[in-house]
Amino acid sequence: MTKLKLVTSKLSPFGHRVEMTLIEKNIAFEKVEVDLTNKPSWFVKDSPLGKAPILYCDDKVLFESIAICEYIEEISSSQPLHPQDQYLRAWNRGWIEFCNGLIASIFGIALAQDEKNFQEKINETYQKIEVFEKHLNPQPFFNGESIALIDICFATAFIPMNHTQSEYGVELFNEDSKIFKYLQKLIGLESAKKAIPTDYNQVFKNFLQRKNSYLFQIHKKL
Ligand SMILES: N[C@@H](CCC(=O)N[C@@H](CS)C(=O)NCC(=O)O)C(=O)O
Repeated sequence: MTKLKLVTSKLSPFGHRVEMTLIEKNIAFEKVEVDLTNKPSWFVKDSPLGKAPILYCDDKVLFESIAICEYIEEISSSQPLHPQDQYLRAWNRGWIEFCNGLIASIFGIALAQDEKNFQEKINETYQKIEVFEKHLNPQPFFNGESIALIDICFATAFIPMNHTQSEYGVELFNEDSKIFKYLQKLIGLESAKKAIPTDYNQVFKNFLQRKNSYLFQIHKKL
């Protein structure tokens, strides 16, 4: 049996999606959290893009979260996380890419340095939420009754979004929307709860403070 070691960072939605995939697949793994502001030399050597997550498989390494999740999918014999239908699988992959853009927008809100950029990033995020709302038809998951990799990706994107709304008052979701119901379903999953560190609030706050972002500055004044 291949020994798996996930190297991630506490705040990384890309790391969380790999961890959720391993948990959903019931695969044993070791987890190592690195500080991305002070990357260890072994991490710099082994991560081709210098980014987390990476996954060690015995003495070999993989990088890029979706490549890693698809590897986990292929070595596991449990319930597939990608649809078997080729068209649907490609459709899901398209939405995973969309989800990556959503993650970039939400961290854009968190990292904006001034009010103008902050508003721009909020508008950009709203636009993506609107597009997704039009296409989404959760039943209760993206493809139907079973969880898929696409749901895992959206779960880990929704965590910082939901946090930004509930803790920092940035209104992103209309509570009557399909997305909001989908979000509630996803963040309630056991695998999501396990993948998110218990000190997420503090880690998120430290991240904003270190970046001295606009969101941190306005929140400090409240
Ligand atoms: N496309 C990559 C994105 C990974 C990524 O952006 N990771 C961030 C943490 S969320 C990172 O390692 N940032 C550190 C850096 O870029 O120096 C994936 O899906 O794995």
